[in-house]
Amino acid sequence: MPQITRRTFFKGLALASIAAAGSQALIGCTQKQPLRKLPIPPLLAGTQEGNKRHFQLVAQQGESQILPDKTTTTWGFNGAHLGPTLIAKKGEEVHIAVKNELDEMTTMHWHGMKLPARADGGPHSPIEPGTSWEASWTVVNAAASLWYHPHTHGLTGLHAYRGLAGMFIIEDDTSAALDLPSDYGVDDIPLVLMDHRFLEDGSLDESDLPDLGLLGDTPTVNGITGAEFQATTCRIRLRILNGSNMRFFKLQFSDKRSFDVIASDTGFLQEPFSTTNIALGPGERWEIVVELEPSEEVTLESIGFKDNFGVPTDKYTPDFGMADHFELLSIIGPDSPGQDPKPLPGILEKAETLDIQDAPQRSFVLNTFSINDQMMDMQRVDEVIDHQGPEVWTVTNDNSDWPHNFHIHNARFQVLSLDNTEVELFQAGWKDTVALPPGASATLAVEFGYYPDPQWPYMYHCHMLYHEDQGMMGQFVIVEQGQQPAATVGAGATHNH
Ligand SMILES: [Cu+2]
Repeated sequence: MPQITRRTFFKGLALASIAAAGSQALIGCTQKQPLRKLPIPPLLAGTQEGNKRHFQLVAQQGESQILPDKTTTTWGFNGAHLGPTLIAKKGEEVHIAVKNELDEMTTMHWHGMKLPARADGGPHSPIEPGTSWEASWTVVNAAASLWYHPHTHGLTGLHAYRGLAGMFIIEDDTSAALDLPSDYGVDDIPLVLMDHRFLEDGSLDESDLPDLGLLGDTPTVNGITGAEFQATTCRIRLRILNGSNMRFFKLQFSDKRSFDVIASDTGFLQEPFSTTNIALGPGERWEIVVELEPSEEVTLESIGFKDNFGVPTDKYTPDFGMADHFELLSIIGPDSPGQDPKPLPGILEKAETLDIQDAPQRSFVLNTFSINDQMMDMQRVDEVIDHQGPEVWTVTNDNSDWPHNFHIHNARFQVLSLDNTEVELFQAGWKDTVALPPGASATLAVEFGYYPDPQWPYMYHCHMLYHEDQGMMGQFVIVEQGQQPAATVGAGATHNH
C-alpha cells in the first residue's frame, strides 16, 4: 500500500486513526490465521402459491464472527448477518414482507429490479421498528443476479455496512436452457464482497473517514475474512456482488488465469468474454465462470488499479483505496477430475439494442455531493419521464480527483461510450450502475420499466454510499404523457429521519 494511504487514513480523528492502524495489523495476520469455510447465504425460494411467491424477511441484530477470533454485532435478514439469497422466476408475482425487528427505522430496496415505484423501497418507504412493509410486483427482469439493501435517507451506507444486504437471483427460460453451473452453493456461488474497519474489541468501526465515509480496510466475502471455498466440480460460476460502501475492486486470480464473464449487472452477456481481470464498483455485479484443476489452490484477489483509477495520488486527494491489494477468497479444486467440462455455450443471450433514434436526452453532472448542482431533496422531483421507450442519459463526473458511479432505479442500460478517461473498463451487457473515473463521461441507452405513477418517485444516485447519503441523489417520476408529478411525493416525507 503506498505511503499516501496511511497519511490519508491518519488525517481523521485520533481514535479513527488508531482503529485504522489496528485493522492494518489485522490484515497482515489474516494470512497466518487458518482459513475458514466460505459461508453460503441460505437460498430462499419463498412459499409458492400458483404463480405467486411469498417471502418473509426480518431485519434483526445479532452476533457474528466476521473475524476469526472476535465477535461483532451485526445486522442481517432472517439471521445475524447479511441476508438469504432470494430466487424468483421472470413472470412470477413476488410478494415480500419485510419486518423490522431492529430498534431503528430502515427501508428495503430491490436493486436492479424493474417494478412500480411504490414497491421500489426508496427513502419514501420507511419501515419503523416493530412494523412490517410489504412490496409486490410481477418480475419482468431477465435472468440476473440482482440484490437488495436498505435505501434509508442519509443512512443507506451505515445500514448496508452493518450487514443489511443480500442477493436476489432471477431465473428465466434463457437461464434454464443454458448449460451453465446452476447448483446453488455447489457450483453456483454467490460472493458478497464488502469491506469493514474494526475496533480493538471486534466491533465495527462506524466512524466516517474524511471524504471517504465507511471505506473499509478489511475485505470480507459473504461476511467473513479469510474465506476458503472447496470446490467439488471443475467448473464453478461465481455471482460477484460489490456490496461495499465505497470500495472499487479489481479482481484477478493469483495465477492470472483466464475466466469467462457471462453476465453483467442485469443479465447475460450476448456471449462469454474471456479475460484475466474485472473491475466492479459499489453496487455492481458480474457473473464469471472459472475452470479448476483437481486439488489445485488459487486465490481470488483484488489487485488494485494500475493507474489508481485516474485518481491523483497527491496529498490533497483522499485515498479511495484504488491501489490496495487484498486476498479475498482461497479456492481449492475438486478432489477428482470428474468429466471434462463441455465448452461454455457460445451464445448466452440474443442481441438486443434499444432504438434510440428519437430518444429524449438528459444530462447529469456529478460533482462532490451534488448532481446538476443540487443535493437530494425528498420533495423535489428532478426529472419527469412521460413516455414509454428508451432515453439517452449522459452522466459526467465533473470532479477531477474523485471517483463516482451512477445507478438508476427501475432501469437497465447499455453503456454506449465511456469518454474522457484513460481508465479501461469492461462495460458490456445490460447494467444498472456505471463506474465513472475522475473526469469521465458515460453515455447510456436506458430502458425503464413503465409503471406511470405521479406520486411515487424513483432514485438515481451515486452508489458510493457516503456520496449518496451526503446528497448525491435525485428523483424522477414516470407518468403518463402530459401528466404532472403530484404536489407531494411519496408519503410526504421531507427530511432526514
Ligand atoms: Cu460519488
